[in-house]
Amino acid sequence: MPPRRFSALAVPYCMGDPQPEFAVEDAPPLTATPRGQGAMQRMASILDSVAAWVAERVPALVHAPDCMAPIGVVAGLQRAGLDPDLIWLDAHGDFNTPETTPSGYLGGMPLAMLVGRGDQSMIRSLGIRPLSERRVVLVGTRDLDPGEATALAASDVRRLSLAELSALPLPYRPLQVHLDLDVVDPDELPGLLYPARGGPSLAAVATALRHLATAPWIEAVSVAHTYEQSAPTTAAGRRAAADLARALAGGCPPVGSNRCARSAARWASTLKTPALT
Ligand SMILES: [Mn+2]
Repeated sequence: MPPRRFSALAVPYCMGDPQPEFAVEDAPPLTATPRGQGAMQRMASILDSVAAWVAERVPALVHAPDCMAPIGVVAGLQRAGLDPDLIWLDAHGDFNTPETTPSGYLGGMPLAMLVGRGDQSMIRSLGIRPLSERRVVLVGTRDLDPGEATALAASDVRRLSLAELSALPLPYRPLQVHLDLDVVDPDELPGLLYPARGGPSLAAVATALRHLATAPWIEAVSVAHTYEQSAPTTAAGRRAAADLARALAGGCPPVGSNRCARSAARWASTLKTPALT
């Protein structure tokens, strides 16, 4: 069986507004007409288009300027009858709710929304069944708001360092991966919108992603290009994104050819869920 090839898409919208300068090589842009009043409704209409695209094209690779796209990816996978575990690499938790956020920034809430916390209007409008926290792993997170940190600590979401992820045997289970580029240390990736010091190097992230790419069953990958799109540093961000996406999506082996079934039990204990047989 040949490796599965990922279908790629770029989503040139940021928080509901068109961002025409957002372009990714080899990823055709989504064409959608944002509908509705307010950022939340416009975003939901764009993510509905992302979901429709993903549902037809698994395995899918979706590039976007922010961390809302994985909501559309989850909706698309569920519409395709798939229910993967979610691995989310991000310097931030994206686990705020309207109660915990200091800024009101929606882009800091998508993971909370996906597990059924906070405002669920977008989740409901996309027809998403919220994910079980026990099937979510957050990797490389180091910059949390106080209320967000408290909520995350009390949740069933598992947190891993990048090194722990790199050492983890990967399961024979469907996976969805979300990569926010700001997981990389800002010294290595200039122009990040929300830089968080003390992160791993680009090379370390690439190594972890190459390990992740050996997972036998990745259904979808989303990449958040959270750097200043118009700054001169954009070239560095684009290059890093392309390299990392390649590391992640380039080597996905065909389903059924794996040798990892026995790692499923250990993976399940990482996720605190019963092992699938
Ligand atoms: Mn993020």
